[in-house]
This record gives sequence, structure tokens and C-alpha cells, in this order.
Amino acid sequence: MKKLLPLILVIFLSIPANSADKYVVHVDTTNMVLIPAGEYLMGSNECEVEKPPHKVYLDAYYIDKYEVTNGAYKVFIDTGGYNNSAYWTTNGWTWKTNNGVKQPIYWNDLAFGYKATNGPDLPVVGVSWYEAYAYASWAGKRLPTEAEWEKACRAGSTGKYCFGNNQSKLGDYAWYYWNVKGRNTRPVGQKKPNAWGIYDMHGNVVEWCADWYDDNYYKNSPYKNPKGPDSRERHVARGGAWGYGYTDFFTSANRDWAGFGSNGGDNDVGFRCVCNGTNYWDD
Ligand SMILES: [Ca+2]
Repeated sequence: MKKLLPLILVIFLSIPANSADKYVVHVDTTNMVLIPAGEYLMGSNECEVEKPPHKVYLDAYYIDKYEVTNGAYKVFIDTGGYNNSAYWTTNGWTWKTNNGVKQPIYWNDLAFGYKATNGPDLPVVGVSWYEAYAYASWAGKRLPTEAEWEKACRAGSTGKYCFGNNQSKLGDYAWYYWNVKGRNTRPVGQKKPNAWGIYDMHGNVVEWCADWYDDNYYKNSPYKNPKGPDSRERHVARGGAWGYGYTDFFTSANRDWAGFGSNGGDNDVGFRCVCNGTNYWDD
């Protein structure tokens, strides 16, 4: 893959001519895909927590083509964002300061961290939800809602996977247990992208979403821009990962959550970001 990320996430603040008191944040949408406003069918009948399949309308948004890499996360750390409370949730900053957290837990790991082989291009892992949130905030972006994540994963498809129902093709699109053959992540963007040009949605690392997880959420979720239930114990984390071998964990509709709270991380959990689709450079 060529030039994965410019690694300099430039955020411009400007005051639009027609609104002197309103700041508009312009985000660098390089390596993001614009997903136009519209409806799709979320969920499935495959599993109880995915029922019922239901129509969801989402406003336009941009989503990262790639999982956030160690290289991108290093810029966040090196330029001071990681140690700036402005980018963290209140609970996240309290957790960080009370525990003396200096970097994600696998940051110095030689299989997963920045110094691993191809380290800068590996997805950052070991990030807690708090650390993922802080990065996204620093980049002028945010974590995707569960609905935004699934729409981007499906890329217009309605089957089990973005490429249909034939699970023998999964290895073309995803790093998973049967092709990783070892204990590691892989550089982002090496497998086939989905129809909208987005990589590694089915595999490599599980991805944090903004929402709290609830088994029953789909039974009463709103049609327009659902944002998940009120506070619960765990956040949604979506997609399969390098260590999983069971292909049903990789489906577009598969709902997952991390086995720990907002302060936990693991070597198969990372994230990608989104931003609102109105963040045009020229608006
Ligand atoms: Ca992934």
C-alpha cells in the first residue's frame, strides 16, 4: 500500500463568513470515504441480538478507510494530544491520571507495538475506549456509532459479509486466525477493500464504537441516526480479529462488545474514526 497516512492530521479552525460566532471544524478527510446520507437495513435474523433487521437512516459521514495505525497514534502522543485533558472524557482523564497511564498497553510490545516489524503500519491495539475516544477527538473526528460502522462495513451489501454469503472468500478480505497463522496483527490495507473502498472491516482488529452495548437495543432503536442506549457497562466493538477462527464472528451484522469496560484494552482491539459529512474543506 502506498503512503498509508500523511501522519499529520491537520485541523483548521475557521470562521465562516456568514456566521461570525460559529466555528466550523475542518477535518483532513484524506484516507476517508464519504458515505452519502440514506437508509440501509441494519441487523439480521442470524442471531437473537441482531434481530430484527430494521431500516436505519444516517446523515452523511466520512469514515476512515483504514484502522488507526500505531504511526498515526504516535503523532497524537508525540505532539502532546495524549497528555492534554481537552481531548479526553472526564472519566477517561481521571482513569489516565489516577493510574499513571503513559501509552496504550501494547505500545512497546514487539509483536503489536510501534517498534514491531512494520509497527507504524499496524493497527494500534491495547487502546482502551477512553484512549480511542481521545485520539478521535484530537483528530477532530469521533468514534463511529454502531449503525455507522455496520453501514460502512456492508457497503451496500445485504448478505452476511460485504462480499456475499460465501465464507470461503473471507480470507480475501480479512486477516483472521486461518491466514494470520500466528500471534499478530497485520499492516492495515493489505486485504481487499469492500465496495466502498474501506479496508479491514471484517478482520485484523475489532473496532471500538461510540455506543454502549445492549442486547435488546434494536427492538426499540430510533430510525434516524441511532446512537445506542443510555449508559451501560460496556461499549460496542465491531468486526472480527486476527485471533478469531469462527467465521460467524466476522459477519457485517455480528454484534460484539469488549469483555472489559471503557478502561480496558487487548491486543485484538483497535478502532477507526468518522466525522460528519458536512466537514467539507470548502463549505
Ligand atoms: Ca477491523
